[in-house]
Amino acid sequence: MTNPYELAQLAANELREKSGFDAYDIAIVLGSGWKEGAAALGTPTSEVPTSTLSGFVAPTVAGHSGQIVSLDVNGRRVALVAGRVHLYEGNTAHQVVHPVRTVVAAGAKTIVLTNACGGIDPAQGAGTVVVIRDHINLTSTSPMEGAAPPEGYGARFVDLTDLYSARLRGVVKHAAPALGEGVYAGFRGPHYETPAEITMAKSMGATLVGMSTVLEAIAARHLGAEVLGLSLISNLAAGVSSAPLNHSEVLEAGQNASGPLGALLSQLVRVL
Ligand code: 8IG
Repeated sequence: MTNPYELAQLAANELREKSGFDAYDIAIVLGSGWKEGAAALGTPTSEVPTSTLSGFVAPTVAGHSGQIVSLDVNGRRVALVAGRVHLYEGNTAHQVVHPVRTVVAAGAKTIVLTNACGGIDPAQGAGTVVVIRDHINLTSTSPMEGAAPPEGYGARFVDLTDLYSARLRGVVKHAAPALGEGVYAGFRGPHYETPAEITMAKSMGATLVGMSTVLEAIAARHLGAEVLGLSLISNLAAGVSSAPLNHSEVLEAGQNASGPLGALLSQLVRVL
């Protein structure tokens, strides 16, 4: 079997060929709810189904179709990764980060990871967008696990001190000063947390809880990309509000927010 880095390189070459883009400047991984907003970025020049690219596994979540959508936004070559895959679908950490490794191998040096998540701070309710300042990886796994990266790649002992780029967060602060920052705790899911687990996450310093993003951020950083994380709070976390949690509210929060999310992405693509 080829190693994950060669596999990503292969998929990147296939993507270049199928999309007609030689390289990308920026890639945006679209979480629940963000895909509708991303339509505001403009008309795609191509949509490549991930089923036609090496190493990609199919998403099993309804509403997540696997595609890499290419667009030129004011001369910035953008890849939208639609149809993220998760650990909770039975994938390995390497499978989860393969789309990110692929777009970095295709040249993207800026990776925007978007997600829908639960909020721990009652002052940040459903519909709030938060910039991820840092994360706590509670998945008990890492995309760096396994054989050492081959010659030419950084060592597996990746420094995560500036994982969510302070520079990019500064650019966002300037462009969208109303957005607050948060600390994202990444759980495996797919069950939501118990109230006691949310108390734990809060005591650890987390303000957001979700089931994605953390492994992708680590893999992107390892490859030398700059990472920006954006969370759409879709629900208050378990025990923070008395309302029961359900997946339909996640979808609804995304639909309601598509206007502002689209405006934010359009603005950020121009300045990142
Ligand atoms: I949307 O409350 C969404 N994703 N772990 N907890 C976790 N993931 C989530 C939640 C939540 N809401």
